[in-house]
Amino acid sequence: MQMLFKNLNLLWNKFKKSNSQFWEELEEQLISSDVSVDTADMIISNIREYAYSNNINDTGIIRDLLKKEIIKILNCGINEKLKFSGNPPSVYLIVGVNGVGKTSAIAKLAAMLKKQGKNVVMAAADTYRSAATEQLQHYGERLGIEVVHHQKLSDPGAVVYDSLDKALARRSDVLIIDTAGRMQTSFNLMEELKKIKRVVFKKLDRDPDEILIVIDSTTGQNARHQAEVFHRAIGLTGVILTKTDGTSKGGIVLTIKNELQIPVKLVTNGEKIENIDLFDPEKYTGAIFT
Ligand SMILES: Nc1nc2c(ncn2[C@@H]2O[C@H](COP(=O)(O)OP(=O)(O)O)[C@@H](O)[C@H]2O)c(=O)[nH]1
Ligand SMILES: [Mg+2]
Repeated sequence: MQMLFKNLNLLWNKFKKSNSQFWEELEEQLISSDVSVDTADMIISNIREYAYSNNINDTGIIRDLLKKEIIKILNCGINEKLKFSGNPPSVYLIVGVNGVGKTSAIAKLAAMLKKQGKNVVMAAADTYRSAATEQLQHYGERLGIEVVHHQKLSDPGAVVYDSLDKALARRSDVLIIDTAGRMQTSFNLMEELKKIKRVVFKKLDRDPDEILIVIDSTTGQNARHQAEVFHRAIGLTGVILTKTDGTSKGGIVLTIKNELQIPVKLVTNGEKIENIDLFDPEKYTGAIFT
């Protein structure tokens, strides 16, 4: 996330004392880094009120207030760690629109978990495009990880059912489910995802341990809308933020956490299989202020 709030430093150099111009430019900076208008407004008014009532106009101190405000947003509520069930397999349902990096993020996550000694199974429940299944199978062969798949256009619920059987039989630690990104309508897609959830519930007597939406960090402000639509339909537990090696800006992390209370849990930063990391709020905040 090299581009993250990249002009903030210029702002601190330009203004040693705050004035209305400073606040305006700070807000513009946040918005142009993909923080939503609402979240940027909230951040600025919180800091501005605090600064005003404490007679603070030194922008160096305001910078620390901004940092605290960002940390407050990232730390409140749900924790960022991936959830593992005490009753394996842990089931991770991966959702998101086409092209955001779902299938490759699944392979990266599976490789990361395998490296930690976990037994992983992947389910090719994006049966809408045959290339999607093939892509996951390729990864599976390369990584030595089993992929459960059916034919093109077969019922994704049935793929998930079989993959749960397989994961239970093999006493796998984690089952990761790939899903379709586009259907004739968003309604159909959401119904399909709800059905997958029901299949998991019937089999394990609980919801998937994680329902992660994959967000392309170069998408811009529309990413919030994507998260909201999926969240309303199926309830998300976290975000996988992809393509942060590109021209991403990173502000979307704050927007989604602040407005939907959904934490970013994983970040991918390249096309290699090892280009995945757990989201680190400290590192993120640090990157903003370097
Ligand atoms: N540079 C870069 N490219 C990525 C990253 N993640 C995914 N991609 C690329 O994005 C494209 C779409 O990825 P794919 O996993 O097929 O997306 P899906 O349609 O959501 O399953 C592929 O060309 C990937 O190589 C990333 O972190 N960095
Ligand atoms: Mg895919």
